[in-house]
Amino acid sequence: MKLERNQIDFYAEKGYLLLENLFSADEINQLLREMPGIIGEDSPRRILEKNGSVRTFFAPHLDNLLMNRFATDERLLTPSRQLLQDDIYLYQSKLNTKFAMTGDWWDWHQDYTYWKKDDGVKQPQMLTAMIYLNDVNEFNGPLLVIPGSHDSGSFDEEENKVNVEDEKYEQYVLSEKYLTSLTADLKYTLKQKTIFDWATEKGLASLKGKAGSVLFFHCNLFHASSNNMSPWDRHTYLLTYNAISNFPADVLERRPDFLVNWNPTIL
Ligand code: 6CS
Ligand code: FE
Repeated sequence: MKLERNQIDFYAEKGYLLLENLFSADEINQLLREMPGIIGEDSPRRILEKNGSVRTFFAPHLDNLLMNRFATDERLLTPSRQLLQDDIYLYQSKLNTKFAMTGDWWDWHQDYTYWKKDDGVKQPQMLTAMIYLNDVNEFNGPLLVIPGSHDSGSFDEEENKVNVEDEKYEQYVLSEKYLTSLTADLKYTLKQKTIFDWATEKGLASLKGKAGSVLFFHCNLFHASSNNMSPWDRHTYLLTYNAISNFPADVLERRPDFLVNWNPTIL
């Protein structure tokens, strides 16, 4: 479905666009039924919270037909091509689970910082489409953003020193170098002063929405989410698209192919 001019203008101004009812309840229930079999697999693609619950499962589209069908659905691709103004390919997919009472927080950060510094992507011509698999309300850890924080480049790029010695992570001992891009102890986060200054000027938005909504957000948008202290899950399926002209072709040390798609196929 093509975006209208006013929707494209909203995204250009705010750095995000939330479309309600993009997917039907039946489609969302199909994804929810598929999820336990995917996240139940113990593998480096599965990132756990410190309390042992699942936080993320990367690249479910690689070996699950339904997940791949949604990742290549025109309801996501058409708006993404319009917003990125180029042909696109799927850069990364992940199921971000935020289980009731146990889902952890995501500190304030910009996604592009990771894709620039970890993967060598040259331009912030990327976006993420976040499919809401549950109703997102004020209690179960909605995404918090600073509207308009997407078009002033990258901030606070120095690397935090984070400790991954926690025994829960021992199974990732070989992948320690990328773990600090994926757990609650992120290596590139936005400083409190940066958030204070920007939020004072631009405000905050809490992006609540019904299951079946899709949030399109710019790769430089400041965003965070709190832990889920409610009795309701807040699961999401995130598809990151990159402009085909922005593929990081000349990068030598590549992160694993479940984090980054190194074989771009134009969608
Ligand atoms: O490193 C990455 O690819 C992931 N890390 C964060 C903090 N967000 C974007 C992405 O999913
Ligand atoms: Fe993020």
